Amino acid sequence: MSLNLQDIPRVKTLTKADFLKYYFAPQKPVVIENFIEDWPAHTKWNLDYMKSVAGHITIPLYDDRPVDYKEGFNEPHAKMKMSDYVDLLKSEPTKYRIFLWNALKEIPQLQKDFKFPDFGLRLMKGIPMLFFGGRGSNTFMHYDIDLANIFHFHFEGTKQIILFDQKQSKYLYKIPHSLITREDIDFNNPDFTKWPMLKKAQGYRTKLQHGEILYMPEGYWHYMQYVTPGFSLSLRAIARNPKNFSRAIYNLLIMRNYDNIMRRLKGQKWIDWKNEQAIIRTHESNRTTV
Ligand SMILES: O=C(O)CCC(=O)C(=O)O
Ligand SMILES: [Fe+2]
Repeated sequence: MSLNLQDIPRVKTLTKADFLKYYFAPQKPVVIENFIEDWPAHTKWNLDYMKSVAGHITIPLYDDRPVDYKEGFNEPHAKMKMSDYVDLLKSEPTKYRIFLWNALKEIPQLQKDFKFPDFGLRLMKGIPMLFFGGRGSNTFMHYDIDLANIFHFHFEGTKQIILFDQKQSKYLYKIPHSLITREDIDFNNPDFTKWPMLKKAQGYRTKLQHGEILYMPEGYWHYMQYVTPGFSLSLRAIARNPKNFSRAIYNLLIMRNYDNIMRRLKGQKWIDWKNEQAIIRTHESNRTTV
């Protein structure tokens, strides 16, 4: 038994009109294979290039340790010089990832290498985010706090991706007051005796290669595993669906602060309670269908 996943549709290239009609309007994901071939980044961007332009910068790193009450929401686990980090990525598998790094603030010259594509959505120009990972590392299954539309561009190597839309949340053992699922689920090979509701979830998968763009619709759950060391750029556009937009505001203004306060007040008990609730609530909301 494995997860019920269909391949994300792939196109060589895509016009604005077709993107809006076939993918944005119905909120369906798509991979665009050859869209950025005329960008300088398509030939220039690899780990060695990043080392040469950013080697001197100290970057925050995340690994796959479970959420700890002593840490704030999304706090980094280590720091390293970019040059040492690229050497590490190239020499051995590592769990250390760069997550949400606004590299352009520190290395403005990178801006010359790419464009903000016009797919008819207004992209947030101030926050092009970079993500790096070592062989075998993965981001936990999550959706983004602002439920944005995300264009995810991959560079060097291969990245395996699993997506679910928000309708699947009730099967995914979501942690309350957060944006992740239970961290002990292995989405590559889930234990269905432990997590039976995952059998009902219907999702998508793909393997992203260098130069490809993945469009993730608003609030989509994403799990990403770096099959080989590599990095990606995410550009985002604000959620247009009013329900998603108001959830984004709620998450940013209330959920995040509430979670931080509860960590401070209750410590590990808060984390343990949320983890238990993920199971109780998932089984409860599916009780009639078990
Ligand atoms: O690739 C990663 O490490 C995570 C990417 C991600 O979560 C995003 O683009 O929102
Ligand atoms: Fe994300």
